[in-house]
Amino acid sequence: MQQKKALITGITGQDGSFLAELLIEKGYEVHGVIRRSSSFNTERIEHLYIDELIRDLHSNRKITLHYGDMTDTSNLIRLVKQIEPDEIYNLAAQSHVKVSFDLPEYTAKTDALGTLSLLEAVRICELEKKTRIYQASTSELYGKVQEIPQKETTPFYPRSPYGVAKMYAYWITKNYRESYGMYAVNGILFNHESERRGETFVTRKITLAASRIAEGTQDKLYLGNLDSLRDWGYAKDYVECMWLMLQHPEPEDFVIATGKQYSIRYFSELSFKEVGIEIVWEGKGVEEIGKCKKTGKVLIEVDPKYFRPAEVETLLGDPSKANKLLGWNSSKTSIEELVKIMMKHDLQLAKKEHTIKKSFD
Ligand code: NDP
Ligand code: GDR
Repeated sequence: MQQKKALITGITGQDGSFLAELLIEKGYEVHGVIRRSSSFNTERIEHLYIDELIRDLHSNRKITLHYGDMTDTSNLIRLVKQIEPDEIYNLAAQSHVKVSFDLPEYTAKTDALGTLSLLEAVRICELEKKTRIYQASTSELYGKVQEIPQKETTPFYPRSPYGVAKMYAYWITKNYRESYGMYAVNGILFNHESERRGETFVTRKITLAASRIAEGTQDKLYLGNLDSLRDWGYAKDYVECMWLMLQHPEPEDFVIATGKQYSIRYFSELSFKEVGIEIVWEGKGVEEIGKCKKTGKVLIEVDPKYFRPAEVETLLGDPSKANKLLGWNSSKTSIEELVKIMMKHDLQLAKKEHTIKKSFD
């Protein structure tokens, strides 16, 4: 059988890096779009790229990186024409909800119009019948939730420029499927985290802080809304589902979630527990603090600068369609296991940082 070709936008991100690993394992020829940046932005895929460069010596290279940007349509057309991918995974996005309030227009250009450009690129290159497209849709579409738990049929009510941009991307993907018979699908993924999660998303911010506090290199952790409830899964499990969706005989949209939700407060407690610190809470609202039960030291404070102009208070997904039709296991990694994976990684990182810092003291 001919080797399949995949094009991943957002390959340097959390999901892109795990997906690239998975597709290489499955024998794909993987192409990724990277942005030009003034410093290296390929840290998450360096291991793959270096491995592949070594393999290249034996002319068996499986990963190729191309410069590109979701706001540069002619570049996307050129890439699609050159690669003629069997599968496209559109993961590139300005993906930070809070940042989208500061960069609403850029977020729309990248997340909404960028998706349109990619779909158009496939159409212009007349690859509608060959190329299958995965669109990284999100639980943020549900925003102010209209139904609990949220499933494929739950109405949308986005609460941020990010959510609104992703809503356009969702519908344009569906529209191209219905209008041109393209195999283009939405994965409505709920929050998924990992040791590769960006450091400004709440879970990673917490696991890094708990590790640095344990190591003595950070004093306190400042957080925003401690009450939000999220359905958190492990990113490595979720990228498998992206692939499964594109192997399904019919193009369909799927909710991917664990079906369990926890608060930011609980995620913090679990993370600190990994370093032997029991957190006790005192106060309410912006006055709330998290103390170390043993020493009484204040370790967590609320800083209103992390509040959002409009908040998504609660998200809980119903993954039963994916479980049934894709044979996906939504309970592969529990929240406790996820925290352990992230804390193990971040403790090592904190120790390394400390050693480097000490050598300069
Ligand atoms: P990340 O923020 O980790 O990665 C985003 C990727 O998009 C990076 O590779 C980034 O490149 C790239 N990117 C950003 N802007 C552009 C642009 N203008 N042109 C080209 N590339 C760009 O996100 P995740 O891996 O966590 O998420 C992947 C996708 O899934 C995103 O679309 C996100 O919105 C969506 N999603 C994520 C969920 C989650 O919980 N993680 C849940 C639901 C949906 P660079 O490295 O150069 O910044
Ligand atoms: P989210 O993830 O907005 O759900 O979007 P994030 O981790 O940023 O926030 C989750 C919840 O935690 C609250 N929160 C804080 N958030 C951040 N970032 N920093 C803080 O200090 C903090 N304190 C409390 C937030 O208010 C929020 O309620 C993620 C992204 O990956 C999106 O791209 C994706 O679409 C959705 O998940 C599903």
